[in-house]
Amino acid sequence: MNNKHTNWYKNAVIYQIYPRSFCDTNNDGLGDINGIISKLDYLKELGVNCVWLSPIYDSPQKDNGYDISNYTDIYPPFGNMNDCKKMIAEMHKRGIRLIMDLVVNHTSDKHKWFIDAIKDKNSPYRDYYYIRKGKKNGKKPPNNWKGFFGEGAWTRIEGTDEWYLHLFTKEQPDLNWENPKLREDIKNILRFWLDLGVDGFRCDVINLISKKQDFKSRFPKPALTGSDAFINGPRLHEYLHELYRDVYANYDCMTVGEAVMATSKVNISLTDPAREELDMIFNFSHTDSDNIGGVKYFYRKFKLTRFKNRLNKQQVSLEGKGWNSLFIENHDQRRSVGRFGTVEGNINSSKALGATYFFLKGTPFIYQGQEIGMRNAHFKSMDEIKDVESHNIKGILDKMPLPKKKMQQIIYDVSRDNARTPMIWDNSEFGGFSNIEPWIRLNKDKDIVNVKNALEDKNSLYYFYQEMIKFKKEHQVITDGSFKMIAINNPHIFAYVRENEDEKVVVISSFSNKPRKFKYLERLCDSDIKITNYEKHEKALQPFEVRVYLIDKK
Ligand code: ISL
Ligand code: CA
Repeated sequence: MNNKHTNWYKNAVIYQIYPRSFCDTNNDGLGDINGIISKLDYLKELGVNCVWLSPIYDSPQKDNGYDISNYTDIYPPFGNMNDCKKMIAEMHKRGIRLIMDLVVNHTSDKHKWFIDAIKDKNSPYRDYYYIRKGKKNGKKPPNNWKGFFGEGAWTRIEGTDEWYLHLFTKEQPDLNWENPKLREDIKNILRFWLDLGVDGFRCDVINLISKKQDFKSRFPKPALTGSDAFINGPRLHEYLHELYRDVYANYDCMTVGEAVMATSKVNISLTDPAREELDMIFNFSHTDSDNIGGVKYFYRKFKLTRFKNRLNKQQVSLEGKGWNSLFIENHDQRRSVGRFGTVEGNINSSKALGATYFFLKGTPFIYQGQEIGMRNAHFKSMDEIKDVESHNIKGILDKMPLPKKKMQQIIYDVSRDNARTPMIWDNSEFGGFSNIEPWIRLNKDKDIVNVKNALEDKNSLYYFYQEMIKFKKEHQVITDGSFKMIAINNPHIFAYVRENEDEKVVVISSFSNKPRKFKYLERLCDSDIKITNYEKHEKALQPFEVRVYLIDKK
């Protein structure tokens, strides 16, 4: 068969839109599709050539759209199918492709499959989910597995002795991928969107779709009890290849899978082109470097060498074997400002971090607002936080013998809502996001950090990102060159070389607030500096200085 799947994703710079918080055009306090359309010229100007859109499907919004009740319709407050088609056309007109978020590990409990499954024991949809008899005459869950939001992974179906599996909230029942009929339905959903013109998918928690079928309790209990059964389950590769063979191969589309707790080995096996599964995955090893065991609530002091080592491992292990995604933010992570060695209020530090991740080998992603240096929300009460995860965790922590004030502060600091406050377009009352009070409060620093200010300041982070995107497009070495870390043990400086036959790029960033000497600089010429955040270059690197050198080898 003719494989239509090409490698355009290697040249993509992808901008993630969280629709709820991007731009509200009908003044209901929620972002919408028309809002996205109204900002496409802004994205074109920035230079990105692809958008990843977080879910816009119909949904009760228990988890902001990551709980889908209808895969082929739009959540009405965001717009309708015609708006969606218009958005796709307007994007394509500007040379911007679109990848949709695809959430197929679970549905909403309001999806017609699930409603039917629990209503009728003989329903063909019953086997679309994991429904099992509880222990102790149905009074206790079938096993001791735990989900990602801290709760037990089973909920009892009211008035029965049966329970259903859900790895996220109880309103997000897990789909049973063992059932071939379900897999055919999923493929049809993929085809529906590809035929409509979308260019690919960001596949939500994709490495959870296969589960070990023993459904036994695990002892002793690890923190995420049962994870050996549901992370990278036994049929994961088979299912992904099946989707590739039956769907992706017939379209020029790309896929990026969110892989929870992925090791390099898993990363290679999921992205090796010969296996025909996914084009790339999100590997969180570097964003997890400031916490213990991948649990964001157990955060620890940032250490540059740890961050460097983890990114180095991602880069080196995939060389010649698979493809990387590059990111420092998304809708689940707190903002990068003030994180990963940067300092809030110091734009140079965000430029240093920006160039550091952006020129690694792989496809860079930019999360909405990252390009203007949007900061964390600095929440002061649980009422300001809407995220179901934060509220669930708060309930659980409150029952534990832990220092209450400290735990509360941790929730404020790491809540996913830090990334979900409205995009700030200007300094008007509601930040140009809306004309009414939005669904979640605006950042208090909206008069400082907003798009209008960024566009008026030639030294803004926005223009720095614009410059980086342009540079990447103009120099193939950023896409295909080899990667080599320099001075991996240096605790203040992140430096690496990208090189192909024609060109060599050296990226050097200081993560220190003091001047730092760096021996490697002696080998380089100031006249080769193409991107930087300082006008003059001293012998030593200035605080948070970044220099991107381009050396022509011909
Ligand atoms: O954010 C997390 C923990 O705080 C992650 O564990 C996150 O839940 C995990 O990466 C899965 O995320 C994805 O699936 C979830 C959804 O809530 C997230 O927004 C989505 O990105 C369930 O669909
Ligand atoms: Ca709206």
